[in-house]
Amino acid sequence: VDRIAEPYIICSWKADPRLYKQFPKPTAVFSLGAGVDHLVSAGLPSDLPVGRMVDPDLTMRMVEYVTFAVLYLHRGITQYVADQRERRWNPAAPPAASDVSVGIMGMGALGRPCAEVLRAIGYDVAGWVRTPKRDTSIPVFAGEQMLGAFLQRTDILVSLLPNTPETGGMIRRATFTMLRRSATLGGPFFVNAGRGQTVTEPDLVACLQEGVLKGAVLDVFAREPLPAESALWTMVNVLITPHAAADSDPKALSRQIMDSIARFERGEPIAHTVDFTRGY
Ligand code: NDP
Ligand code: OXD
Repeated sequence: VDRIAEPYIICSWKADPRLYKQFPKPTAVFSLGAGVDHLVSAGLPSDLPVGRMVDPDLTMRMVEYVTFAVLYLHRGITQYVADQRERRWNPAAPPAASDVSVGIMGMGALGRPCAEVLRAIGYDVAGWVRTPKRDTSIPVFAGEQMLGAFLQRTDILVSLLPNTPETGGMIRRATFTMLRRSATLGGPFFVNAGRGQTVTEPDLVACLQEGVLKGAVLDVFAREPLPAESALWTMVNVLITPHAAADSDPKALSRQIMDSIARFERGEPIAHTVDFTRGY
């Protein structure tokens, strides 16, 4: 955490909430992360301008991660890794990308570019958001009432949802059981690179054990680091990464913050502000 030239601006990423008590009246806060749950839970005044990170470097890293995860699951790489250990030559014939539907929960700064790259590869992509969208050619479902229709067409579910009061624990057994169970992939898959708190983790574990889900690639967890006793660690159908999907180049992030501060000091509105009433 840095205090920058003017004493009224704080840049923080998961700062100790005591910091905000130490400097209780900043003019603005600029977060070094894309997710802002750490700021929402810090109890900042709701009228305080808070800018979050939306940066091409961070976005592209997330695009890389989600594309990797979808290809890893679709192309059955888990099985090849196991086969290699046993010196087993066992080619499989995965379906074409166009026969696989990918559903992205959260079509914001990160979700949209992921959807576009996946569509360029050939996947049948759709998104799910809070408020209806008209500015994209990718089919986007909105709100609780369209969630069922979105899930029923999805083979690989990708979550890039923020952690908010509405999304907490919302991805649960009922979510996984609604996913498409077509013969194409032999069962649905789940990728989580948003926030672990959006998932009811015991349901996720049970669904992976029972075959409701065929497999998962997980970057984020309810508790991080993922506790050693978590059943997820030893599941052969789960690939775990340690909240590393989109760790950005500190130089790129610093440049963004410096630009934002310069604009703010010229009296321009802060880009990518946090809406405390929505929680993201
Ligand atoms: P944005 O705020 O740009 O997008 C959030 C998306 O989630 C929006 O499309 C929004 O809908 C949707 N959403 C929010 N609440 C709901 C809800 N209740 N129901 C349906 N949809 C909802 O965020 P970003 O794309 O920049 O980042 C997303 C998250 O990714 C971050 O909050 C962070 O938690 C996580 N992240 C993880 C990283 C990692 O390394 N694993 C790195 C960076 C971020 P609408 O469009 O209608 O507003
Ligand atoms: C972020 C993250 O929100 O790294 O930026 O998770």
